[in-house]
Amino acid sequence: MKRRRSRSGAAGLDRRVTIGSVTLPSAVLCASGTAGHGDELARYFDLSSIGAVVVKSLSVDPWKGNPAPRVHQTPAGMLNSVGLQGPGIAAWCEHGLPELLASGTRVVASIWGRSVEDFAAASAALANAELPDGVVALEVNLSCPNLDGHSHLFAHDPVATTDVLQAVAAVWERPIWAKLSPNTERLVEVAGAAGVAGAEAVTLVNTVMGMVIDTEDRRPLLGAGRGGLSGPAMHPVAVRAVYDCRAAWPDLPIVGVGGVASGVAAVELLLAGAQAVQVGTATFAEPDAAARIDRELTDWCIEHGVDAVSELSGQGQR
Ligand code: RRO
Repeated sequence: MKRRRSRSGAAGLDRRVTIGSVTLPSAVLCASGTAGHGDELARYFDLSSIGAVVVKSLSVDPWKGNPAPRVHQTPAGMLNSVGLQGPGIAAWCEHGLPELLASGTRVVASIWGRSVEDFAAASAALANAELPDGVVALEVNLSCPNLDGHSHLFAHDPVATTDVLQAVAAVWERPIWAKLSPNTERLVEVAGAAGVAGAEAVTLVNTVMGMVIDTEDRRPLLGAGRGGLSGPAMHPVAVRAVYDCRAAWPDLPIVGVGGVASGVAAVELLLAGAQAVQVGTATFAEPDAAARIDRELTDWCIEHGVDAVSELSGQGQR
């Protein structure tokens, strides 16, 4: 255990982290779905100061998403069923991506699909767009709980996960991160399969499936019925997921996400085994939450005599 030291050590802290072949200037990223498709958050903080922005998942074609209401606040966190609304990849390459890259941040693109063919088409569209180097990785969303029906949760099955990632890797040459689901007891197995199939890292985890009933109407409250729970209740779920996958696959880089609302919560996910973390739901109430959490992470490291943020990864493993 290192001794605490004063804030005068700030300049000496190495904030960089490496996730597979991607090195980022900070361990704190904005999570997919909570930072829009473009530079919406740039008016609240300097997007280049954090590690990267992961954009909301895209498909080749525009998609209108699910009927309202799409979000609902519960005492445990937020329930959403946005339903993958997006402008389509070509439109995003023209409006959204250029503004985001102009902010100076690094961009992680994200794709979704209902079939292996959809994922292959989306990754081919991005590959053919010859994206600038600022797009550092592709997060493959295998775990959206709000696709119509539940048969499409690729991340619940190692074979389906493998099929998608192999199809993506056949056309997309930059790093691939696989975003996985907490809604399966096969998470660790699926993470291992993702690593073998070509993912350089896994993003752990997407939202937990939930539902709210409107007691006056006696009907599910969200337009789509079911939704995904995010926010405070997710944090221990994410910590457990990261811990288990790091223990099973120590060489597979992990990006932790789930209920990160403070620097200490970020530290917890790093200690569990993540190389970096994403901030999601906290952004809705506090658009510059990622910047604050990044500062708090820095302060925590300085106060605890940490020389490099990357040192923390996995230190909480027994
Ligand atoms: O758009 C959504 O409804 C959504 C997505 Br793509 C996801 O990955 N996770 C989530 O909770 N909602």
